[in-house]
Amino acid sequence: MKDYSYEFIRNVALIGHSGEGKTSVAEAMMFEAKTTTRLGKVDDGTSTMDYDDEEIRRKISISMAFGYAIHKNNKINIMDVPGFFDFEGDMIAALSATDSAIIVTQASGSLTVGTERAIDVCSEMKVPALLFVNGVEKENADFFATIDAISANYPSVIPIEAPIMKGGKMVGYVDILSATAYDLTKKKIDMPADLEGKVSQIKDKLMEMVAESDEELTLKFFDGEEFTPEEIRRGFLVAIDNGAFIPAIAGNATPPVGIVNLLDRIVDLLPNPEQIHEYKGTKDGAAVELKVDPSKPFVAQVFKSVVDPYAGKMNIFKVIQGKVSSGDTVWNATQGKPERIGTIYVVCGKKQESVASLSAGDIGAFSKLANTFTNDTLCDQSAKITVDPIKFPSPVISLAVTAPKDEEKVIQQLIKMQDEDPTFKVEKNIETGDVLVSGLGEAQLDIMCRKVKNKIGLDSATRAPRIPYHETINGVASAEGKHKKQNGGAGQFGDVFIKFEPGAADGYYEFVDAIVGGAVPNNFIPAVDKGLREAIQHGVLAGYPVYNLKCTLYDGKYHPVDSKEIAFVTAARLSFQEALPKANPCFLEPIYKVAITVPTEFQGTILADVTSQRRGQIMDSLTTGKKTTITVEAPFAELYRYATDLRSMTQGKGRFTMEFVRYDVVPQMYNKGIIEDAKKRAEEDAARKANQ
Ligand SMILES: Nc1nc2c(ncn2[C@@H]2O[C@H](COP(=O)(O)OP(=O)(O)OP(=O)(O)O)[C@@H](O)[C@H]2O)c(=O)[nH]1
Ligand SMILES: [Mg+2]
Repeated sequence: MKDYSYEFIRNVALIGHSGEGKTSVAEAMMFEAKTTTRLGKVDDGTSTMDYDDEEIRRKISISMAFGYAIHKNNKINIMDVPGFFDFEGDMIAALSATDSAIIVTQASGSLTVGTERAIDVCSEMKVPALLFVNGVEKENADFFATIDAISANYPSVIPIEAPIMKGGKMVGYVDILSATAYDLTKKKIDMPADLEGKVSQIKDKLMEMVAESDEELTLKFFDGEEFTPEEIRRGFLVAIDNGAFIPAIAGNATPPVGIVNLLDRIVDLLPNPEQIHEYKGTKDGAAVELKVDPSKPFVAQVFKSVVDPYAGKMNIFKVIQGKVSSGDTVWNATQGKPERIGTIYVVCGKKQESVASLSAGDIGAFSKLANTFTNDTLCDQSAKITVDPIKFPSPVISLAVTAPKDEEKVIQQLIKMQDEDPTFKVEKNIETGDVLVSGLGEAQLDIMCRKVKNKIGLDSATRAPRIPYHETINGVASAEGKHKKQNGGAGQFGDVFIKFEPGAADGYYEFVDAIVGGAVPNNFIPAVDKGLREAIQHGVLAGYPVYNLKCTLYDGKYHPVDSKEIAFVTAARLSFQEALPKANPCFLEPIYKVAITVPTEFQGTILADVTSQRRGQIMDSLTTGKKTTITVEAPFAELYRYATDLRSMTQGKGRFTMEFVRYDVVPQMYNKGIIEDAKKRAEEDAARKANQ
């Protein structure tokens, strides 16, 4: 394949609600443009884009896939993005790299949550979009009802075409601006009478929008002059670029109808990579702005990494400046290391085609780069530019991962998979020993485990994470701890009196030496401190670490021969174990601050759930437009599955962020459950260890 110049490149990301036909539209585009010789189908597992085992099994996309269509001498790079909410990281990656989005929605007469989200994210990230109303040949499909449902919330969505339907088949379309009807071969036909009124109404809207795009056109509009096709294109581009206009067209993916028209519109209407996209970065510590520019030194950003079973790791990149050729040595500015580029690929599903070079604006893949990861900048040695990293959503759900066999190997594989999905994280919780997998939803975490199975044949599963409880005391108690072993041979003797009370200077542990008159000799005092430091690792309630404990050693006894360090270490522990149960011990639990944003109609449901089901305290509530953000503080124990629960309470419309704020006392009524749980877990651990 030749090296395309940016004027002849269009980068499009297919985004939208799950199951509305993004992959099918991508397949249809590639089939119509003859990239593929057979129309790939999601339903029978022949899709070029949904090629992963898990995608075939579930019949949904779970990872962004790449393809292209050569149309009218233009190369359209296609990114097929999964619609399922758990994979939103891919949508963010795609929208960061692309120059426009095709939002695919079904012609079902409604505005789906995923369409709403897609439009909102395009607007936030300033990505121009075109709406493709898919499946117009499906039973009960209704193009105009769909447009009405969407434009009621998003007036920027305006059709530029209307499908002409006959007996459930799309036989042509009306180009609204020229008020001309065409058949599917683009031959002019008579305008269907039933569309006339609608077409003229929408045409007026479109003209007004073109008029508003710049002053010269506004004047022309008021003078009653017609716009030239070039002016209309200019006006459209301005409006599309600033998000004021999302043109809508209709078609059908299976069988492909109106897809050539979609390809035409992409080439004619959507911006090329040079026209709009600006990147922010740093050079020598100073902020810089970059635009797609072939004349400048090479700069590319890796926005996705995939592991191909045959080709190994592939870094998908977009060239922002200059050009890259195979054999080049480039600089990874993020890692501060050089990389030698072997073969450069253009990706189409699971296939790769090698190319000699790629230029600014284009998208391709490098394989087998040892030190390059998602979000890295690769550049010419002289450029030393780092493009600002893509801001991926932070994980909102954490579950523990377990494996019946070879757990370490499973974890290593999961760690490797982090680079493929930057919203997925693996880390060990030191306090509980759990290996936690975090992400955007339970399905994502389960799919990761499933992928491990597909890759290395080992089973794994997720379960509720252990809560890293702490223990502390509310009361004061003193106790003697005496360790005496004096029957035959060298003896051991240590005897201490320690007072335990809440309130350590550092919030964790404080040791006070209040010995007078050498009751415990100076050289054994550190042993008492050591014994206590060891003891507080395991509290007396359920073995959780003890916090906020002040320990005052105020008396003791020693033996001139048998007193040894170890004896005082043990004596200190005995004193701790004796005193703490009498000092009103209690559990502390992690409290998180959660900011929940929902459409305001869900506010009542959310508040009721947080206060009655999650022991939450409402801190703040703020309504902006149609959305309300509620800030609450609640224990982690009630929150770790909130991502799933919030989604089901709000039909997927709610989102939230959470951050740790402090530890707080657990109400006594929950103690029994925590203690029983700890016992059960200890037994499970022992059984698992025996199994490994
Ligand atoms: N009848 C009909 N079915 C379609 C059409 N487009 C897609 N479908 C079907 O809709 C289902 C979902 O299609 P996909 O292409 O996988 O949808 P998607 O948007 O990629 O879904 P995710 O990847 O899960 O977000 C499949 O069963 C397709 O065959 C269409 O134009 N007409
Ligand atoms: Mg798909």
